[in-house]
Amino acid sequence: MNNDRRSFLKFGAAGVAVAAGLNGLMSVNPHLLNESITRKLLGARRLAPTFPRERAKDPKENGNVGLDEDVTDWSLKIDAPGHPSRSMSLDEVKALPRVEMTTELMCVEGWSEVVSWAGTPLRHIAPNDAPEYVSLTTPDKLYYVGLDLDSALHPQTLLAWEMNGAPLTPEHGAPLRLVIPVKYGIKNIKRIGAINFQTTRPPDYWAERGYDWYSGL
Ligand SMILES: Nc1nc2c(c(=O)[nH]1)N[C@H]1C(S)=C(S)[C@@H](COP(=O)(O)O)O[C@H]1N2
Ligand SMILES: [Mo]
Repeated sequence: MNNDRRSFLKFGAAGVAVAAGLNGLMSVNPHLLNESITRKLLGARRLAPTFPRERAKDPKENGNVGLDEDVTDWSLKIDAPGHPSRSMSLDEVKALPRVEMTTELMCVEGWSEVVSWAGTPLRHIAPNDAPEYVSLTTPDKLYYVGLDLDSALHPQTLLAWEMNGAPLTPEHGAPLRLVIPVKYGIKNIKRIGAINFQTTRPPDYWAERGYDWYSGL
């Protein structure tokens, strides 16, 4: 899909003028479409495009940082200031409202795939008084992602346990991964072990290696 088509799908007719202006920037370097531009011009709450379920394909297994440890004893640890630490089993997470969506997973390496997911919006586990940032880490803490709260609470930001109609495989992040179609693939952390709502901007694996911390689309 070329940039014009993608811009049209993302922003609709009303956004084409803005998007056309940004296309020049994006064709130079997508990371120039950074946090301040995305948030101020476009707003953090717009929806990512969705696709018919039949368009979905299995994405490339890409990146295995943090996926080595055994997860037979897996539980999701959740921390937020002013709240006791808690932990949820996979069954408890799956008991939250289920959302299915078919969206595009876009890797900074230049490939993308339409994928169908099932999970629950991350906002269902967020406290009402959540601070500015969210940190997500693998159980072994080797891969970690930082999000601004608006993006974390976006309705299409899912804690997902199914991909294309089947439970996640280990390579795609079993038992639970993040799907966040308003961000590049790097933010879609596989095998979440802990989620921390926090006041300070969390470290981020790929931001530490030169990519934009915000990595919005
Ligand atoms: N734990 C973990 N999550 C990760 C990565 C990784 O190396 N480790 N790579 C990221 C990148 S760069 C991409 S593009 C997507 C790819 O997801 P997929 O393997 O399900 O296609 O996972 C993201 N999540
Ligand atoms: Mo990626």
